[in-house]
Amino acid sequence: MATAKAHTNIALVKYWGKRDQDLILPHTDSLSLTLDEFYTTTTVEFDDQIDADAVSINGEPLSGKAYDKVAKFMDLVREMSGKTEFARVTSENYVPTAAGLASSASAFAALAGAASKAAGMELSRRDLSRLARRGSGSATRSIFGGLVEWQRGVDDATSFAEPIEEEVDFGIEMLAILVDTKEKKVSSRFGMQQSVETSPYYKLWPEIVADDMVAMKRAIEDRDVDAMGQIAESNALRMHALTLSAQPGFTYFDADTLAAMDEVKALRENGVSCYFTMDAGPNVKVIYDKKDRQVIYDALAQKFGADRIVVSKPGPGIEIWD
Ligand code: 2P0
Repeated sequence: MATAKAHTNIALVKYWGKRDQDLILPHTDSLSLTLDEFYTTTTVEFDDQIDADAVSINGEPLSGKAYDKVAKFMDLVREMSGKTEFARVTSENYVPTAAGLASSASAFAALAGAASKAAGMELSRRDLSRLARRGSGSATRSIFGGLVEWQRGVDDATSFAEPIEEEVDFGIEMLAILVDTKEKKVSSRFGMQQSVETSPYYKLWPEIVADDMVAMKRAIEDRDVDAMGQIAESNALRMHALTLSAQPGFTYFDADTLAAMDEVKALRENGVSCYFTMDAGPNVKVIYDKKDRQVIYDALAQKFGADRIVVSKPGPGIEIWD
């Protein structure tokens, strides 16, 4: 039996599209910030008395497609470790599930950590990152804390994440505006594949990401939070243009998403440096330097309600224990 705690991450340069569906090999690199406020704790216990994996999240048994993903992941862990028993998987998610706050990132990172240890494997963090990748792409990055880069690699052995700065020693912070915490309509898995296969703009995406990765790493080196925000915002908008330009086109934005984007722009017009990013859901995350936290928080809390705003600092990497 083993337990792991992993934090979610939000990409500043997004992963959007796979070139290998089964191994989850992405078309591009990506770069993220791990957050301290959102995390998953998962316990895995192998049990020779059960005849299928038993999975629960926040006390509710998991079923359907979500269960199948976990069971498939556990099959991979059994194959790697030689373990034959099924397992009880108990997970507590401190992330609004499937609302674009990347619950699958912390979920599969924690599962990779707990399942591999419970199965008797002592994996390096690089190999844990590769294993987490097989559950969900964004989970690859959640093994590490702080600012993290996922190198797309060319195969299973070379596609893993590495920390850029695990202990972030400058002021970058992120605040989430929870405009909607309901389950999203288009899964990211389906949405990104639809974009790869049908958006005429997809062929530009690898070039955009390559440029943004270089610029983002330079901005990190320079501790330039304003530049980091600018690059992240433009990268997010270009990612979302891939959904709008798919056939049929779709969007993860709703009216509140647009209202939140406007509010961030209004703050900027008033001289406050802050930028937005959105993932596969309607929620908006705001990137800023902590010195500006209060003024940004006050404006957004007034508009959307303090109960919908979650401020998060950079978070740590995975912890695993018996
Ligand atoms: C990211 N997202 O880089 C991007 C940006 C959402 C938008 O990774 O199919 O749950 O399991 O690999 O990782 C969300 O997609 O998709 C995601 P799969 P995942 O964070």
